[in-house]
Amino acid sequence: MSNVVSYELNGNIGIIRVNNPPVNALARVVRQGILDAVTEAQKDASEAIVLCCEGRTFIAGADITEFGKPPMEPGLPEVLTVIENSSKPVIAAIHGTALGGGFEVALACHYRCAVASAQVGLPEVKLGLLPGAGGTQRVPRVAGVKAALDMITSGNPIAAGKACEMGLVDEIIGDTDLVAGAIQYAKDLAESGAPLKRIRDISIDPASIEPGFFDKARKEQAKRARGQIAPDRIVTAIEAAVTLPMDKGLERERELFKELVTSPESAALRHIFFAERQAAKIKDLPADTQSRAINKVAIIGGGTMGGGIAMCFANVGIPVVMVEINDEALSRGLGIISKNYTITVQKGKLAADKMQERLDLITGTTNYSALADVDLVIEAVFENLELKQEIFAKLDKGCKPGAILATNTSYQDVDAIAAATNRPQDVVGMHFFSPANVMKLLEVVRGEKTADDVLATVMQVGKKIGKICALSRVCYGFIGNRMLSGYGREAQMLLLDGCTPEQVDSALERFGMAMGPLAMGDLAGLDVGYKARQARTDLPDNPKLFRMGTVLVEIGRLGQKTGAGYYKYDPATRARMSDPEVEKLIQDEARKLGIEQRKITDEEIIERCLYPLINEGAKILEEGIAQRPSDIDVVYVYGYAFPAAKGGPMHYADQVGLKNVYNKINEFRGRYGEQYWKPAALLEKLAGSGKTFAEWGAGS
Ligand code: 3H9
Repeated sequence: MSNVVSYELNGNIGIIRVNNPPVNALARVVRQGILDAVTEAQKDASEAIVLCCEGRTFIAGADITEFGKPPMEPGLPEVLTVIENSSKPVIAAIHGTALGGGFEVALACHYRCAVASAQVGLPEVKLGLLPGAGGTQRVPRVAGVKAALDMITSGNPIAAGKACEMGLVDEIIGDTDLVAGAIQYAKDLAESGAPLKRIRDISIDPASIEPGFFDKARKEQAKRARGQIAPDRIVTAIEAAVTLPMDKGLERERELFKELVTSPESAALRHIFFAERQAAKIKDLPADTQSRAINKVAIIGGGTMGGGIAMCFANVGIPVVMVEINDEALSRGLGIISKNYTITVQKGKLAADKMQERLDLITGTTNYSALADVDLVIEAVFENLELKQEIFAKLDKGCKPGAILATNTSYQDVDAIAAATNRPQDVVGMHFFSPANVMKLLEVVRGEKTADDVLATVMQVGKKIGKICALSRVCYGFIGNRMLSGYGREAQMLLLDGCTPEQVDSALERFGMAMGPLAMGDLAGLDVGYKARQARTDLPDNPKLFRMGTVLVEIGRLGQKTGAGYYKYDPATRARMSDPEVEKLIQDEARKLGIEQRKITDEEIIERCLYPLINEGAKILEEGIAQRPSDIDVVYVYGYAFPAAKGGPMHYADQVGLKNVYNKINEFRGRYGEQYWKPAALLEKLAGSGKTFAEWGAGS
């Protein structure tokens, strides 16, 4: 038997224990170990077999690192057949999370018991896959087709209690000693001569499914899937559970799984899964770095951003004090928070008593002396360096030694802010994305002098409040906003060259962006970019640059807030509508600038908007602003709604081929000038050597 799976006989019960930290993933040795253990148990005096796991969780799925490599025997389906055909009942004992292949193992067992805190689920869709070891065939047989469809297409786990109601778990064992409880349960089953309950023996009556059910489901998934194929294949696999006998259904599921596991979509989503976990790790931080305790937080500024950040902390039970300049601003800030929570309660996503608990954790003050006992301060006032420096000087005086002083700035120089204090080692950037209580990304900005334990603490706190953290060094706009500049620039240039706003946005939305850049500009307010540009002295003097954004602001079309920007908006529904007036304005501007408008393909729109992101990303890597290419992908997927199924801009570039990207950038350089289209040295080097960003990242 392998050392990750053990088997012992405890009285008349055989116990198989899986011990493959951290999450008991089904690596080859685990599969082989379970197979051997079940086989051995057939020959001994056991009357029932308990399958349980050591550590923090039941099996959390297939070993994702094995996908994309040649298959290794035994495959999971083979192991499950051995479990299902056992002559003695096999009982899965679940704690933590039984996910994906892990839950499929449990479903192949004859009985399932779980502690109340456990969760079960089939999250494969989040990796661009479908459950490939019977999940799509067994869940509908037990829980019904509709419930199976919801569970497998959402990928969301469900609590053990709910799973029990759905028939997916047979018995809830208190939260104390799962294994002892499972052994007792197994003994009871053996004594009572309980049958070998095999889910495969249940059949679904096709007449119970309303005609057209699967076609409708497929259409609904297509609407939500933004071009992803996995949800569609899941519907097909579940349909097979209804129309085909079990073995044929399993075969169909297997074929579909094989198609998905080799798809670029799944490769991209798997890349993001690991990138997200990697991003939280700071390369040069000693492993034994101690973090500081964060028991109370202060937020400076009660605007939309400050309020959202305060909610992040209150949501995890950390008291927050909000600081504003006067009572009026303070009560406005606290009022917005209260309104946001009330909406969440009205939507049924939060219990009213929980809302009150959270609101009770947020207090307000107009006095900096209230900050003497806080462990972390996050400044979230508007983007003005002098103002921020003034605030940090006050924080330096008022906060206790060791308090972490963070700025939520999106652009300003964190080192210049730190220089306003006598403790630059305690100063760090914590760049949240709006709305801060919803958006997953937290860009952690490392100043020149930021201490290691400050970084370790901020990464830990970020995880605690449910954020995905990525580290950036200081530069204008850090990773995300710095890269965005070229994306927005080209979206506007394309208008002058002949596109309509709808054409630019739709092409990028078809690519998978949640919202095109021009519609996004309208949502954020076109005056935001306008003001930021006015404040910059380093922008090239080119009348074409951000021309349409400027023209629209100057005639009062600021975006959604004025009912019109690149589009006009239905006052009732806020639906965007193309506006012939804007199209005329664009043509007039192009004429004034001597630009001959032409027909532009979707392909050119994608390349012109995305390749500047990639090129700037390469510069960010060569300057050491980002730690790794995959961190940039994390920033874009979680902060800028870049489609996860494309893996982020750097992964996407690797897929397109860096040589192709490089050649195209050179072509644009010839057409539109050196100023905007100079390939990054790193891109040039990698394109020349035939390497990918991923390979460079792994070696650097
Ligand atoms: C599947 O099962 C397909 C089958 O249907 C068909 C097969 C034929 N594999 O997230 P954490 C690593 S598809 C390999 O920070 P947490 C992770 O990278 C799979 N590695 O912990 C990290 O490594 P590191 C379906 C994995 O407590 C470490 O474990 N299952 C896997 O916050 C800790 O992870 C899923 O999609 C894996 N499956 O959350 C579940 N899972 O320390 C994926 C984790 O080096 N996993 N690692 O950075 C999860 O959702 C979370 O890890 C879990 C724990 C909720 C379990």
